[in-house]
Amino acid sequence: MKIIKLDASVTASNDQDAEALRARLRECGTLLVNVMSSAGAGKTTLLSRLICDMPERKIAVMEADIESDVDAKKIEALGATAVQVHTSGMCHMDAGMTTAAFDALEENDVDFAFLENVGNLICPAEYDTGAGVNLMLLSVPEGDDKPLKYPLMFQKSDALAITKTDALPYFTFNVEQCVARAKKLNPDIAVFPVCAKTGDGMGPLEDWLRARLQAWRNTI
Ligand SMILES: Nc1nc2c(ncn2[C@@H]2O[C@H](COP(=O)(O)OP(=O)(O)OP(=O)(O)O)[C@@H](O)[C@H]2O)c(=O)[nH]1
Ligand SMILES: [Mg+2]
Repeated sequence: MKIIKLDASVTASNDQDAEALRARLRECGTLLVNVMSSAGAGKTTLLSRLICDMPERKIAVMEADIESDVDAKKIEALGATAVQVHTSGMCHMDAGMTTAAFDALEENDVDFAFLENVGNLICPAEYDTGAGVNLMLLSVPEGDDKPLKYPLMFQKSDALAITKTDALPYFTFNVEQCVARAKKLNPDIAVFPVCAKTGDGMGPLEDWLRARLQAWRNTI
């Protein structure tokens, strides 16, 4: 498994880098999904479940962390291609870094390239990575008030997975209220309550991802 160390890009325009990467991914027919959440919300667990549930799709994962290679090792153990990116202390991935990570995968025929962004609810939302889809996770133990406190990520995301729903009996988390708060910020956001640990609720999210891949390939 490759580990690459990346510094923040020094190009003039992150937005231009992002558009260039999107154009390239469109040619490959690859949908890049930028997965964002706070640390520990369940990104790697969710990605592991997606890999197991969608064997008909070729999946590669870019794992961005400040240190370690534990997440990339978990993904590789499932048979998917993974690259571990160390972000030189940076709390987010930018488009140039994402391009370098995609290059390191050395895969031009994957269906889904997932970027597991650095775990926090703030900085990753501020940078366009070149993704075709932004998927954010909010786990039940974090609380249903997070859309009020960290609105940008909810505004930038195409979908929200409310994770660890098996923990609902133990926490004061009002799913309806959380969804209402998220939709107030972003009326178009698709919401999927899921438990990646048991697989509960994963089907609708997987169908949504398949539909987004189809739509991505159909857009000229
Ligand atoms: N109960 C429960 N625990 C879960 C679920 N999904 C993940 N976890 C646990 O939550 C912890 C963090 O999960 P990860 O998948 O590593 O979270 P992450 O977002 O990838 O974490 P970072 O990469 O460190 O930001 C682990 O102990 C998981 O076993 C779930 O659906 N239910
Ligand atoms: Mg992880």
